[in-house]
Amino acid sequence: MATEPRTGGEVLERTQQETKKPELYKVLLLNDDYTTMDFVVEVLESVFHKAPAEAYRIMMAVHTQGQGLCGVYPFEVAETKVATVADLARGHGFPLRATMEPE
Ligand code: TYC
Repeated sequence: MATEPRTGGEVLERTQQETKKPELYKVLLLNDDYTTMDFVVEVLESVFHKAPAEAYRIMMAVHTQGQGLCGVYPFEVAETKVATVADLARGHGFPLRATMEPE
């Protein structure tokens, strides 16, 4: 016996993107008076994968301007980096903090 023809509704046309673009967030490092410059450079190298000269440049930008961009990431990656900075800083007795904001 022949298959019943479909009577409508089953076939949804995909007129939009199938996968959503991730929302991106800027991770910003904040200046403070107590964290050492060397520690900030280490964080930029280890957490944000910056080369030494770039890490130093960002650290000095934060030091002189109050905050600086470390990178742009999907929400959960940005959240993890902010938390990792806080954990590393706390572990070394420094008040260093990072924040995130929509791109
Ligand atoms: N201002 C700090 C000092 O003079 C250095 C510093 C730079 C701290 C960047 C935090 O995100 C920062 N030791």
